[in-house]
Amino acid sequence: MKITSVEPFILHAPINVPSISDSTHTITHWGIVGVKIGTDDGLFGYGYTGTHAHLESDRLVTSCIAKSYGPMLMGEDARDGDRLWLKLARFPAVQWVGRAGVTHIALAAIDIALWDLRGKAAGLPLWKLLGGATTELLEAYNTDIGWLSIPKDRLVDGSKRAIEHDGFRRLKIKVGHADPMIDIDRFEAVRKAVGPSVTIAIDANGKWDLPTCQRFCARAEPLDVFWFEEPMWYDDVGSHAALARSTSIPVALGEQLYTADAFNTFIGAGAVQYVQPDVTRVAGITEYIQVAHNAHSHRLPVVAHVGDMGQVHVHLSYWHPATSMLEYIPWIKDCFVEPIKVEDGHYVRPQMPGAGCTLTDQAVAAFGQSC
Ligand code: 0YR
Ligand code: MG
Repeated sequence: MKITSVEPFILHAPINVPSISDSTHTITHWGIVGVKIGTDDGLFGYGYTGTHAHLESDRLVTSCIAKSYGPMLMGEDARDGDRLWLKLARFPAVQWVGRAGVTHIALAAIDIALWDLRGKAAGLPLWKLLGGATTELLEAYNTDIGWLSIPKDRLVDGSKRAIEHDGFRRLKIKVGHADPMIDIDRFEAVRKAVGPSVTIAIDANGKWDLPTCQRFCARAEPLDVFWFEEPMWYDDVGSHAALARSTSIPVALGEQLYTADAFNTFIGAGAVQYVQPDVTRVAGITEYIQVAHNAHSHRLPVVAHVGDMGQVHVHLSYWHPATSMLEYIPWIKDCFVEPIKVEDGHYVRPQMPGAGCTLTDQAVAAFGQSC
């Protein structure tokens, strides 16, 4: 499986409402930024990272893929996944400009493409290649009903519809207003509408500080909050450890952490209870495995961050024994040959060989950008 081509791509896939917001980001498109790697046996592997579709930033990633990492991959054996991961991640000149950030998510896309190739060569979906499904039915939780940009009445209607019509049993709603009592009010309205048996998590996307979080939690504790995600600045270990000690609401985080080392620091400090790696932000499946196994060895649940990158995560989540649920956001699935699918609140287990990232020709034609 000698690597013969490394071609980057950028797709900007529109969402079908004008925009969606959390406390920190507003987006109109999702960026699907990645690489198609060809081998001499005629197979192609696809891997991608998720962005918020800012073309010049996306081009930093594809430049790293094509110009820094691409030449190091040509002629290599795609089956040597761990060796190639180390070759790229530890290449001194690239490591110098980034052990995280642009270079790391570029490596994520490449690593996923190499796993995709190995799955296709073996004729196995990724979850099977990794060791088989450890869960019968992977639960999906719906984030799409809960954007901060959705007014309270529509938030309540959408939540009810997700439960009563679409079969979800778990929801997540965004929080992060300057006045946290507005978020308490929105949460209470949803809780009243869906009843006590539905789990409702919240996500502040890094917005608040420790006193705001503590004030919020004192009011939120009786409302049965399933977890409090990214309450504060992403890298602030001490504040998350302090919050975790001071509230009974479990702290969840990880979507903004780039490395297994960063996860180790949070886990070691008791600063996280639900561990949420994103395979497209840590450097691919190879590093995700380390993070998930380490969390599992600390008896912590792993619930991958999806954003809109569920294609690979559904495989990882069916496989990993610490995972029993996965976020659901539906906007870009139809860009892929085997789109993620939720039925009656559960993810359908993918069947096609590989890591689930093969793009359709139509998506490339409709949404492709020049790299
Ligand atoms: C939009 N999921 C998240 C989106 C989402 C973000 O900014 O990327 O809200 O990925 O926090 O848990
Ligand atoms: Mg989040």
